[in-house]
Amino acid sequence: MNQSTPRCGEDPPYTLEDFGWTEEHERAFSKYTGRYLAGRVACRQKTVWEVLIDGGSVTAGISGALRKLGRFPAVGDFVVLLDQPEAGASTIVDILPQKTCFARGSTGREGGDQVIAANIDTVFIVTAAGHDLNARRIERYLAIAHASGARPVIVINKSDLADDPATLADELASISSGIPVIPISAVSGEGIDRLDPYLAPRTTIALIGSSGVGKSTLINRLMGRPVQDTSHTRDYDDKGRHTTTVRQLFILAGGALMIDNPGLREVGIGTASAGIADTFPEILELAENCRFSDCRHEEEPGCAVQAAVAAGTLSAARLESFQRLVQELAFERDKAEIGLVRLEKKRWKAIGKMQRDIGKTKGR
Ligand SMILES: Nc1nc2c(ncn2[C@@H]2O[C@H](COP(=O)(O)OP(=O)(O)OP(=O)(O)O)[C@@H](O)[C@H]2O)c(=O)[nH]1
Ligand SMILES: [Mg+2]
Ligand SMILES: [Zn+2]
Repeated sequence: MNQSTPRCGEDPPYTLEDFGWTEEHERAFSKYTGRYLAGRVACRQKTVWEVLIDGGSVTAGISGALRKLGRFPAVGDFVVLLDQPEAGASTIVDILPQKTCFARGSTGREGGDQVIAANIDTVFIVTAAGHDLNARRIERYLAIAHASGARPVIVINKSDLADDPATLADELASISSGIPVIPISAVSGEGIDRLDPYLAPRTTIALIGSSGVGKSTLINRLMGRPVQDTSHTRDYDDKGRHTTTVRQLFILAGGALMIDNPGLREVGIGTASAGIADTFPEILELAENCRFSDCRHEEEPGCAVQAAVAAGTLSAARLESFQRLVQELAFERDKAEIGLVRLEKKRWKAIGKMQRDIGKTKGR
C-alpha cells in the first residue's frame, strides 16, 4: 500500500454491519467458536491481506490449507480469521460463501477466470467521453458484469470534455438494452448526484474500466478527500501507465462501499456465457426463428438474424461483436477443458454448439 493511501484503521470505527455483513454471513460464521473473527477483505498485496474487522482492521496471511486449495481471498470477500496476537499475526482460515463474483477471463495460456472482486451489488462500467468510448468494449464489460450476478451501470465520465454528453448517452443506451447510462464529470461534479440511487449504505460497488477514464478521481470526489493517486498525464492513451495498481475497498461518507480497480487493459470473456445472453437479448430472441437450431447466423439459409441485419433492424457491427464473443467463449471453454493442444480444429466446430448453449442459459 502506498503512503498516500490512508489505512482503514484511521477511519472512524466501523462495525461488521457497516461492511455489508448480513444474517446469512452470521449463519455461515456460527460454526466457528473460539478465537475466530469475521472480517471483509479491503485490499490484497500479493501474500498479505488487509481485512476490515469490527472497530478496525488487521493485516493477515492465509492458512496453508487455503493456499494448498488455491483459494485466495479476493477484495470484497468475507473471511474468517484466526486471531493469534501472541504470534503477532492473524491468519485467514476460511472464505464465506460469495453472493456474487466478478471475474474476467485470464489472458494467459492457462485459461481460467481471474476474480476481480467478490460480493459486488453494482458494477460501474466507467468509460470516458473521447477516445475510450467504444461500444464493443462496453459489450464485453456488460457480458462479464451480467455473468457476475451484479447489476451493471454504465458511467460516462469526463462529460465536461464532450460537446453533447446526452447524445453520447443515447448512443450507448442503444447497445445496453435497458442498463442505465449516466454521464458525469468527476472533475466538475456534474451529474454525480445521479449515482446516488446506486450508493445505498452497506452496498458494494466496483469500478471497472480502462486506465485513465477517471475511476480514482471519482472515488476521491465521492470520498470528499483525496484517498487515491490520480494521473496528471494530460494526454492519456490506452498504452499509458496504470496509476492504480492494487484493488482497494473504500467506505464512502454515505456508507456505501466502493472498490477501486486498476485499469483493465484486456477483458477476456472467460466463461461468462449467461452474460452474453443477457447482453445480446434481441439476437437470442431473433435466433429462435432461424431455420437451423445450430445456426451460426453467417450464411445459413433461413437465418432470422441475418434477415434482421438485411432489414436494418439489427446492426451488423453488433452481430459481429456477438459472434466474436461467442467464438472467444468457445475458445476459453476448450482451453479450460482440453488445453491448447488440438484446439484449432475443435475451435470452429464448437461454435454452433456454443450458441445453442448460450440460448439455453438465457434468462437464468
Ligand atoms: N476533464 C476531465 N478529466 C478527468 C475527469 N475525471 C478524471 N479526469 C482526469 O483523467 C486522468 C486520469 O484519471 P484517474 O482517476 O487517475 O484514472 P483511473 O481510471 O483511476 O486510471 P487507472 O488508475 O490507471 O486505472 C486524470 O488526469 C484526471 O484528472 C473528468 O471528469 N473530466
Ligand atoms: Mg486509478
Ligand atoms: Zn441464424
